[in-house]
Amino acid sequence: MAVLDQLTSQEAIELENKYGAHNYHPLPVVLSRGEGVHVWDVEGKKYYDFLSAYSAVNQGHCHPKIVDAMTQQAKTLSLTSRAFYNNMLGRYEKFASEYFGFDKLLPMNTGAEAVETALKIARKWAYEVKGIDENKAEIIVCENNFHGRTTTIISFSNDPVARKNFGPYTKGFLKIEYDNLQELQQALESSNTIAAFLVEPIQGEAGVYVPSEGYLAAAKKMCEDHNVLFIADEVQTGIARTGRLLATCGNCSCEDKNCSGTPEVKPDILILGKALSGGAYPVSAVLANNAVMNVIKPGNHGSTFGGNPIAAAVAMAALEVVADEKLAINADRLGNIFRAELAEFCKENDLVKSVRGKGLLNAILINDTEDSATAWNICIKLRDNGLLAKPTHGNIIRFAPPLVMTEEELRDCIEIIKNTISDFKK
Ligand code: IF1
Repeated sequence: MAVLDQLTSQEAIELENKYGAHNYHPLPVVLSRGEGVHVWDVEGKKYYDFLSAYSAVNQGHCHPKIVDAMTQQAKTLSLTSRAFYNNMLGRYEKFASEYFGFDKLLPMNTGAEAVETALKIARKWAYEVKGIDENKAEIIVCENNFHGRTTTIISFSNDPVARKNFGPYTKGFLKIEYDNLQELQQALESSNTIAAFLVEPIQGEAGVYVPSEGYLAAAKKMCEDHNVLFIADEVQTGIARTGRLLATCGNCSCEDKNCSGTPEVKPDILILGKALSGGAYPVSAVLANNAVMNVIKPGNHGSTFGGNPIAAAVAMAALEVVADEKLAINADRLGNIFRAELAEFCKENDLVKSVRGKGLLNAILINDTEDSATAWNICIKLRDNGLLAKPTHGNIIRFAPPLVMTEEELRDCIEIIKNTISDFKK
Protein backbone atom coordinates (compact mmCIF):
# COMPACT_ATOMS: atom_id res chain seq x y z
CA MET A 1 0.00 0.00 0.00
CA ALA A 2 1.43 3.35 -0.98
CA VAL A 3 1.32 5.76 1.93
CA LEU A 4 -0.75 8.34 0.08
CA ASP A 5 -3.37 5.92 -1.27
CA GLN A 6 -6.87 6.94 -0.25
CA LEU A 7 -7.82 5.09 2.95
CA THR A 8 -11.26 4.27 4.24
CA SER A 9 -12.08 5.46 7.76
CA GLN A 10 -11.79 1.93 9.04
CA GLU A 11 -8.34 1.46 7.51
CA ALA A 12 -7.07 4.76 8.89
CA ILE A 13 -8.31 3.89 12.38
CA GLU A 14 -6.71 0.44 12.22
CA LEU A 15 -3.37 1.95 11.21
CA GLU A 16 -3.40 4.34 14.17
CA ASN A 17 -4.38 1.51 16.47
CA LYS A 18 -1.61 -0.74 15.31
CA TYR A 19 1.26 1.72 14.81
CA GLY A 20 0.42 4.63 17.07
CA ALA A 21 0.80 4.83 20.83
CA HIS A 22 -2.62 4.63 22.47
CA ASN A 23 -2.48 7.99 24.23
CA TYR A 24 -5.88 9.12 22.88
CA HIS A 25 -9.37 7.73 22.49
CA PRO A 26 -10.69 9.70 19.50
CA LEU A 27 -14.28 9.88 18.35
CA PRO A 28 -14.47 7.50 15.38
CA VAL A 29 -14.32 9.93 12.48
CA VAL A 30 -11.37 10.31 10.10
CA LEU A 31 -10.98 13.81 8.73
CA SER A 32 -9.12 14.67 5.57
CA ARG A 33 -10.09 18.26 4.72
CA GLY A 34 -11.16 21.47 6.40
CA GLU A 35 -12.39 24.88 5.33
CA GLY A 36 -13.79 27.57 7.61
CA VAL A 37 -16.27 26.05 10.06
CA HIS A 38 -16.41 22.73 8.19
CA VAL A 39 -14.39 19.53 8.02
CA TRP A 40 -14.86 16.51 5.74
CA ASP A 41 -14.12 12.87 6.44
CA VAL A 42 -12.33 10.53 4.05
CA GLU A 43 -15.67 9.31 2.68
CA GLY A 44 -16.60 12.90 1.82
CA LYS A 45 -19.17 13.51 4.58
CA LYS A 46 -19.26 17.14 5.73
CA TYR A 47 -19.40 18.22 9.39
CA TYR A 48 -19.56 21.38 11.46
CA ASP A 49 -16.46 21.40 13.64
CA PHE A 50 -17.53 22.14 17.23
CA LEU A 51 -14.15 21.51 18.79
CA SER A 52 -11.87 23.67 16.59
CA ALA A 53 -8.91 21.49 17.54
CA TYR A 54 -9.44 22.45 21.18
CA SER A 55 -9.75 26.14 20.27
CA ALA A 56 -6.69 26.29 18.04
CA VAL A 57 -8.67 26.87 14.85
CA ASN A 58 -10.52 30.02 15.99
CA GLN A 59 -9.91 31.66 12.59
CA GLY A 60 -11.47 28.67 10.79
CA HIS A 61 -9.80 25.80 8.97
CA CYS A 62 -7.20 26.68 6.36
CA HIS A 63 -7.80 30.42 6.50
CA PRO A 64 -6.41 31.67 3.15
CA LYS A 65 -4.55 34.61 4.66
CA ILE A 66 -2.79 32.36 7.19
CA VAL A 67 -2.08 29.64 4.62
CA ASP A 68 -0.62 32.26 2.25
CA ALA A 69 1.63 33.69 4.94
CA MET A 70 2.78 30.19 5.84
CA THR A 71 3.46 28.95 2.32
CA GLN A 72 5.21 32.18 1.27
CA GLN A 73 7.50 32.01 4.28
CA ALA A 74 8.05 28.24 3.87
CA LYS A 75 9.35 28.91 0.38
CA THR A 76 11.64 31.68 1.60
CA LEU A 77 13.17 30.70 4.94
CA SER A 78 11.80 28.21 7.45
CA LEU A 79 14.32 27.85 10.24
CA THR A 80 17.58 29.44 11.31
CA SER A 81 17.56 28.44 14.98
CA ARG A 82 18.21 31.28 17.41
CA ALA A 83 21.95 30.97 16.89
CA PHE A 84 21.40 33.61 14.21
CA TYR A 85 18.92 36.45 13.82
CA ASN A 86 16.15 36.17 11.26
CA ASN A 87 14.27 38.99 9.57
CA MET A 88 10.81 37.92 10.78
CA LEU A 89 11.13 37.35 14.51
CA GLY A 90 11.68 40.95 15.62
CA ARG A 91 8.78 42.15 13.48
CA TYR A 92 6.52 39.54 15.01
CA GLU A 93 7.70 40.29 18.55
CA LYS A 94 6.94 44.00 18.07
CA PHE A 95 3.60 43.27 16.42
CA ALA A 96 2.40 40.82 19.09
CA SER A 97 3.78 42.81 22.04
CA GLU A 98 1.91 45.91 20.88
CA TYR A 99 -1.18 43.89 20.02
CA PHE A 100 -1.45 42.54 23.57
CA GLY A 101 0.09 45.54 25.34
CA PHE A 102 3.30 44.11 26.78
CA ASP A 103 6.97 45.13 26.49
CA LYS A 104 8.31 41.77 25.35
CA LEU A 105 7.48 38.32 24.01
CA LEU A 106 9.31 35.02 24.38
CA PRO A 107 8.45 32.63 21.52
CA MET A 108 7.83 28.92 22.04
CA ASN A 109 5.93 26.24 20.11
CA THR A 110 3.41 24.37 22.23
CA GLY A 111 1.19 25.50 25.06
CA ALA A 112 2.91 23.29 27.60
CA GLU A 113 6.30 24.75 26.68
CA ALA A 114 4.95 28.24 27.12
CA VAL A 115 3.57 27.31 30.55
CA GLU A 116 6.96 25.85 31.50
CA THR A 117 8.58 29.06 30.29
CA ALA A 118 6.27 31.18 32.43
CA LEU A 119 7.03 29.05 35.50
CA LYS A 120 10.77 29.41 34.92
CA ILE A 121 10.49 33.18 34.47
CA ALA A 122 8.42 33.47 37.64
CA ARG A 123 10.91 31.47 39.68
CA LYS A 124 13.89 33.45 38.41
CA TRP A 125 12.04 36.70 39.11
CA ALA A 126 11.29 35.47 42.63
CA TYR A 127 14.98 34.91 43.38
CA GLU A 128 16.48 37.83 41.54
CA VAL A 129 13.89 40.57 41.97
CA LYS A 130 11.66 39.62 44.89
CA GLY A 131 14.59 38.21 46.87
CA ILE A 132 13.26 34.79 47.88
CA ASP A 133 15.91 32.34 49.10
CA GLU A 134 17.14 30.01 46.37
CA ASN A 135 15.05 26.87 45.80
CA LYS A 136 12.31 28.09 48.11
CA ALA A 137 9.95 29.70 45.59
CA GLU A 138 6.41 28.36 45.46
CA ILE A 139 3.76 28.83 42.81
CA ILE A 140 0.05 28.75 43.63
CA VAL A 141 -2.10 26.74 41.22
CA CYS A 142 -5.77 25.73 41.17
CA GLU A 143 -7.46 22.40 41.68
CA ASN A 144 -8.71 20.78 38.46
CA ASN A 145 -6.29 22.87 36.40
CA PHE A 146 -5.15 21.90 32.94
CA HIS A 147 -1.89 23.47 31.76
CA GLY A 148 -0.37 20.73 29.61
CA ARG A 149 1.39 17.41 29.94
CA THR A 150 5.08 17.88 30.77
CA THR A 151 6.50 16.28 33.90
CA THR A 152 6.47 19.52 35.88
CA ILE A 153 2.97 20.50 34.77
CA ILE A 154 1.40 17.14 35.60
CA SER A 155 3.14 17.38 38.98
CA PHE A 156 0.51 19.92 39.99
CA SER A 157 -2.44 18.33 38.18
CA ASN A 158 -5.01 16.44 40.19
CA ASP A 159 -6.23 14.31 37.31
CA PRO A 160 -5.11 10.78 38.22
CA VAL A 161 -5.11 9.65 34.58
CA ALA A 162 -2.74 12.45 33.55
CA ARG A 163 -0.56 12.00 36.62
CA LYS A 164 -0.38 8.50 38.06
CA ASN A 165 2.91 6.61 37.68
CA PHE A 166 4.72 9.58 36.18
CA GLY A 167 6.40 10.54 39.45
CA PRO A 168 8.58 11.62 41.13
CA TYR A 169 6.93 14.99 40.81
CA THR A 170 8.33 18.52 40.67
CA LYS A 171 8.07 20.36 43.99
CA GLY A 172 7.18 23.96 44.70
CA PHE A 173 3.46 24.10 43.93
CA LEU A 174 0.64 24.94 46.27
CA LYS A 175 -2.89 24.00 45.27
CA ILE A 176 -6.02 25.99 46.13
CA GLU A 177 -9.65 25.76 45.07
CA TYR A 178 -10.51 27.58 41.82
CA ASP A 179 -12.80 30.60 42.13
CA ASN A 180 -12.11 30.82 45.87
CA LEU A 181 -10.63 34.15 46.91
CA GLN A 182 -10.47 33.24 50.56
CA GLU A 183 -8.19 30.31 49.84
CA LEU A 184 -6.03 32.51 47.66
CA GLN A 185 -5.77 35.07 50.43
CA GLN A 186 -4.80 32.36 52.93
CA ALA A 187 -2.20 30.89 50.58
CA LEU A 188 -0.69 34.32 49.93
CA GLU A 189 -0.50 35.01 53.65
CA SER A 190 0.75 31.53 54.56
CA SER A 191 4.29 32.16 53.43
CA ASN A 192 6.63 34.80 52.10
CA THR A 193 8.08 32.49 49.48
CA ILE A 194 5.25 32.75 46.94
CA ALA A 195 6.48 33.70 43.46
CA ALA A 196 3.31 33.53 41.41
CA PHE A 197 -0.31 32.51 40.99
CA LEU A 198 -1.00 30.50 37.81
CA VAL A 199 -4.62 30.46 36.68
CA GLU A 200 -6.87 29.70 33.71
CA PRO A 201 -9.41 32.54 33.27
CA ILE A 202 -11.97 29.82 32.50
CA GLN A 203 -11.12 26.22 33.36
CA GLY A 204 -11.42 24.36 30.07
CA GLU A 205 -10.62 20.76 30.80
CA ALA A 206 -12.47 20.93 34.10
CA GLY A 207 -15.62 21.37 31.98
CA VAL A 208 -15.69 25.04 30.93
CA TYR A 209 -15.95 26.35 34.46
CA VAL A 210 -16.47 30.13 34.42
CA PRO A 211 -15.41 31.79 37.71
CA SER A 212 -17.60 34.28 39.57
CA GLU A 213 -17.81 37.84 38.27
CA GLY A 214 -14.84 39.83 39.51
CA TYR A 215 -12.82 36.81 40.65
CA LEU A 216 -9.87 37.41 38.34
CA ALA A 217 -9.65 41.13 39.10
CA ALA A 218 -9.79 40.52 42.85
CA ALA A 219 -7.21 37.73 42.58
CA LYS A 220 -4.90 40.00 40.61
CA LYS A 221 -5.24 42.74 43.25
CA MET A 222 -4.40 40.26 46.03
CA CYS A 223 -1.31 39.14 44.13
CA GLU A 224 -0.24 42.76 43.65
CA ASP A 225 -0.63 43.40 47.37
CA HIS A 226 1.69 40.48 48.12
CA ASN A 227 4.22 41.18 45.36
CA VAL A 228 3.25 37.93 43.66
CA LEU A 229 3.10 37.54 39.87
CA PHE A 230 -0.30 36.87 38.31
CA ILE A 231 0.14 34.40 35.44
CA ALA A 232 -2.82 33.96 33.09
CA ASP A 233 -2.83 30.77 31.04
CA GLU A 234 -4.88 31.92 28.05
CA VAL A 235 -3.75 29.08 25.79
CA GLN A 236 -7.36 28.01 25.41
CA THR A 237 -9.33 31.14 26.39
CA GLY A 238 -7.23 33.67 24.46
CA ILE A 239 -7.39 35.00 20.90
CA ALA A 240 -11.09 35.97 20.87
CA ARG A 241 -12.47 32.58 21.97
CA THR A 242 -14.44 33.93 24.91
CA GLY A 243 -15.79 37.00 23.12
CA ARG A 244 -12.85 39.22 24.10
CA LEU A 245 -9.37 39.28 22.65
CA LEU A 246 -8.36 37.74 25.99
CA ALA A 247 -10.61 36.33 28.69
CA THR A 248 -8.79 38.63 31.12
CA CYS A 249 -9.85 41.63 29.06
CA GLY A 250 -13.13 42.08 30.89
CA ASN A 251 -15.29 44.51 28.98
CA CYS A 252 -12.64 46.61 27.31
CA SER A 253 -13.29 46.82 23.59
CA CYS A 254 -10.19 45.04 22.39
CA GLU A 255 -11.18 45.30 18.78
CA ASP A 256 -10.97 49.09 18.76
CA LYS A 257 -7.56 49.40 20.27
CA ASN A 258 -6.01 45.95 20.08
CA CYS A 259 -6.23 45.65 23.83
CA SER A 260 -3.27 47.87 24.58
CA GLY A 261 -5.60 49.97 26.71
CA THR A 262 -6.53 49.01 30.24
CA PRO A 263 -7.92 45.50 30.42
CA GLU A 264 -9.96 44.47 33.42
CA VAL A 265 -7.09 42.29 34.54
CA LYS A 266 -3.63 42.79 33.20
CA PRO A 267 -1.59 39.68 33.94
CA ASP A 268 2.08 40.04 34.82
CA ILE A 269 2.73 37.06 32.58
CA LEU A 270 0.42 36.09 29.72
CA ILE A 271 0.61 32.63 28.14
CA LEU A 272 -0.74 32.08 24.61
CA GLY A 273 -0.76 29.14 22.21
CA LYS A 274 -3.25 27.28 20.05
CA ALA A 275 -5.09 29.99 18.02
CA LEU A 276 -2.03 32.24 18.03
CA SER A 277 -1.36 30.41 14.76
CA GLY A 278 -4.97 29.73 13.78
CA GLY A 279 -4.10 26.06 14.04
CA ALA A 280 -1.77 26.18 11.05
CA TYR A 281 1.43 25.58 12.97
CA PRO A 282 2.52 25.11 16.59
CA VAL A 283 3.11 28.63 17.90
CA SER A 284 3.03 29.66 21.54
CA ALA A 285 4.32 32.66 23.43
CA VAL A 286 4.88 34.19 26.82
CA LEU A 287 4.41 37.94 27.17
CA ALA A 288 5.53 40.16 30.03
CA ASN A 289 6.86 43.61 30.76
CA ASN A 290 10.58 44.32 31.09
CA ALA A 291 10.62 44.23 34.89
CA VAL A 292 9.76 40.54 34.66
CA MET A 293 11.03 39.41 31.26
CA ASN A 294 14.48 40.91 31.72
CA VAL A 295 15.41 38.21 34.23
CA ILE A 296 15.93 35.93 31.20
CA LYS A 297 19.49 36.09 29.88
CA PRO A 298 21.26 34.24 27.05
CA GLY A 299 21.41 30.53 27.79
CA ASN A 300 18.63 30.55 30.38
CA HIS A 301 15.93 29.30 28.04
CA GLY A 302 15.19 28.51 24.43
CA SER A 303 14.03 26.07 21.78
CA THR A 304 15.28 25.10 18.32
CA PHE A 305 11.99 25.98 16.67
CA GLY A 306 10.77 28.78 18.97
CA GLY A 307 10.52 32.04 17.04
CA ASN A 308 11.20 30.51 13.64
CA PRO A 309 10.31 32.61 10.58
CA ILE A 310 7.30 30.49 9.57
CA ALA A 311 5.85 30.74 13.09
CA ALA A 312 6.41 34.51 13.07
CA ALA A 313 4.71 34.96 9.68
CA VAL A 314 1.83 32.67 10.60
CA ALA A 315 1.19 34.29 13.99
CA MET A 316 1.13 37.82 12.54
CA ALA A 317 -1.37 36.72 9.89
CA ALA A 318 -3.47 34.84 12.45
CA LEU A 319 -3.67 37.89 14.73
CA GLU A 320 -4.49 40.16 11.80
CA VAL A 321 -7.40 37.89 10.89
CA VAL A 322 -8.74 38.14 14.45
CA ALA A 323 -8.75 41.95 14.26
CA ASP A 324 -9.83 42.29 10.59
CA GLU A 325 -12.75 39.91 10.94
CA LYS A 326 -13.71 41.16 14.40
CA LEU A 327 -13.78 37.63 15.74
CA ALA A 328 -14.09 38.63 19.40
CA ILE A 329 -17.28 40.57 18.67
CA ASN A 330 -18.65 37.68 16.62
CA ALA A 331 -17.82 35.15 19.34
CA ASP A 332 -19.49 37.33 21.95
CA ARG A 333 -22.67 37.77 19.89
CA LEU A 334 -22.98 34.14 18.76
CA GLY A 335 -22.13 32.85 22.23
CA ASN A 336 -25.04 34.80 23.71
CA ILE A 337 -27.41 33.32 21.12
CA PHE A 338 -26.07 29.81 21.71
CA ARG A 339 -26.46 29.92 25.49
CA ALA A 340 -29.90 31.57 25.34
CA GLU A 341 -31.19 28.92 22.91
CA LEU A 342 -29.73 26.02 24.85
CA ALA A 343 -30.90 27.38 28.20
CA GLU A 344 -34.46 27.37 26.78
CA PHE A 345 -33.95 23.84 25.54
CA CYS A 346 -32.76 22.68 29.00
CA LYS A 347 -36.16 23.61 30.42
CA GLU A 348 -38.00 21.25 28.10
CA ASN A 349 -35.47 18.40 27.92
CA ASP A 350 -34.48 16.23 30.88
CA LEU A 351 -31.25 15.00 29.33
CA VAL A 352 -29.51 18.39 29.51
CA LYS A 353 -29.11 19.96 32.92
CA SER A 354 -27.55 23.28 32.01
CA VAL A 355 -25.41 25.25 29.61
CA ARG A 356 -22.50 27.46 30.58
CA GLY A 357 -19.57 29.28 29.06
CA LYS A 358 -18.44 32.56 27.61
CA GLY A 359 -18.23 33.65 23.99
CA LEU A 360 -17.90 30.50 21.90
CA LEU A 361 -16.35 28.39 24.66
CA ASN A 362 -19.39 26.58 26.01
CA ALA A 363 -20.46 23.29 27.49
CA ILE A 364 -23.65 21.46 28.30
CA LEU A 365 -24.03 19.23 31.32
CA ILE A 366 -25.66 15.91 30.60
CA ASN A 367 -28.05 14.63 33.20
CA ASP A 368 -26.32 11.35 33.99
CA THR A 369 -23.57 9.97 36.22
CA GLU A 370 -19.93 10.96 35.58
CA ASP A 371 -18.96 7.50 34.46
CA SER A 372 -21.91 6.98 32.11
CA ALA A 373 -21.39 6.76 28.35
CA THR A 374 -24.33 9.10 27.63
CA ALA A 375 -22.29 12.16 26.62
CA TRP A 376 -20.06 10.01 24.42
CA ASN A 377 -23.08 8.37 22.77
CA ILE A 378 -24.69 11.76 22.15
CA CYS A 379 -21.45 12.87 20.46
CA ILE A 380 -21.65 9.79 18.21
CA LYS A 381 -25.20 10.78 17.22
CA LEU A 382 -24.11 14.40 16.69
CA ARG A 383 -21.41 13.06 14.38
CA ASP A 384 -24.01 11.05 12.45
CA ASN A 385 -26.01 14.28 12.15
CA GLY A 386 -23.03 16.24 10.85
CA LEU A 387 -21.61 17.99 13.92
CA LEU A 388 -18.38 17.09 15.74
CA ALA A 389 -17.98 17.64 19.46
CA LYS A 390 -16.18 15.79 22.22
CA PRO A 391 -17.20 14.96 25.78
CA THR A 392 -14.98 16.08 28.63
CA HIS A 393 -14.96 14.63 32.14
CA GLY A 394 -17.68 12.09 31.56
CA ASN A 395 -20.94 13.93 31.35
CA ILE A 396 -20.03 17.30 29.88
CA ILE A 397 -19.96 18.15 26.16
CA ARG A 398 -17.79 21.05 25.08
CA PHE A 399 -18.99 23.23 22.17
CA ALA A 400 -16.32 25.44 20.64
CA PRO A 401 -16.82 26.11 16.92
CA PRO A 402 -14.48 28.30 14.85
CA LEU A 403 -15.19 31.98 15.48
CA VAL A 404 -15.74 32.71 11.79
CA MET A 405 -19.19 31.11 12.00
CA THR A 406 -22.20 33.07 10.76
CA GLU A 407 -25.44 33.44 12.74
CA GLU A 408 -27.26 31.35 10.14
CA GLU A 409 -24.74 28.53 10.51
CA LEU A 410 -24.93 28.74 14.27
CA ARG A 411 -28.72 28.47 14.20
CA ASP A 412 -28.42 25.46 11.89
CA CYS A 413 -26.03 23.88 14.44
CA ILE A 414 -28.34 24.65 17.36
CA GLU A 415 -31.10 22.78 15.50
CA ILE A 416 -28.80 19.78 14.97
CA ILE A 417 -27.87 19.75 18.66
CA LYS A 418 -31.48 20.09 19.87
CA ASN A 419 -32.83 17.47 17.45
CA THR A 420 -30.06 15.01 18.24
CA ILE A 421 -30.64 15.28 21.97
CA SER A 422 -34.45 15.19 21.62
CA ASP A 423 -34.22 11.98 19.56
CA PHE A 424 -31.59 10.43 21.81
CA LYS A 425 -32.50 7.17 23.54
CA LYS A 426 -30.19 5.79 26.20
C1 IF1 B 1 -4.63 17.41 24.73
C2 IF1 B 1 -8.36 20.05 27.44
C3 IF1 B 1 -8.54 21.71 25.71
C4 IF1 B 1 -4.66 24.26 27.77
C5 IF1 B 1 -4.24 25.27 28.64
C6 IF1 B 1 -1.99 24.77 28.23
C7 IF1 B 1 -2.31 23.75 27.36
C8 IF1 B 1 -3.67 23.50 27.12
C9 IF1 B 1 -5.26 26.10 29.34
C10 IF1 B 1 -1.23 22.95 26.71
C11 IF1 B 1 -4.04 22.41 26.24
C12 IF1 B 1 -5.51 20.86 25.40
C13 IF1 B 1 -4.50 19.87 24.98
C14 IF1 B 1 -5.32 18.70 24.55
C15 IF1 B 1 -6.59 18.75 25.29
C16 IF1 B 1 -6.74 20.20 25.54
C17 IF1 B 1 -7.86 20.70 26.21
F1 IF1 B 1 -9.33 19.22 27.12
F2 IF1 B 1 -7.45 19.39 28.08
F3 IF1 B 1 -8.87 20.99 28.23
F4 IF1 B 1 -8.06 22.53 24.92
F5 IF1 B 1 -9.77 21.85 25.98
N1 IF1 B 1 -2.94 25.47 28.86
N2 IF1 B 1 -5.19 22.01 26.07
O1 IF1 B 1 -5.97 24.02 27.58
O2 IF1 B 1 -1.11 23.23 25.35
O3 IF1 B 1 0.88 21.79 24.98
O4 IF1 B 1 -1.32 21.02 24.18
O5 IF1 B 1 -0.20 22.96 23.08
O6 IF1 B 1 -4.94 16.54 23.92
O7 IF1 B 1 -3.84 17.25 25.66
P1 IF1 B 1 -0.39 22.18 24.35
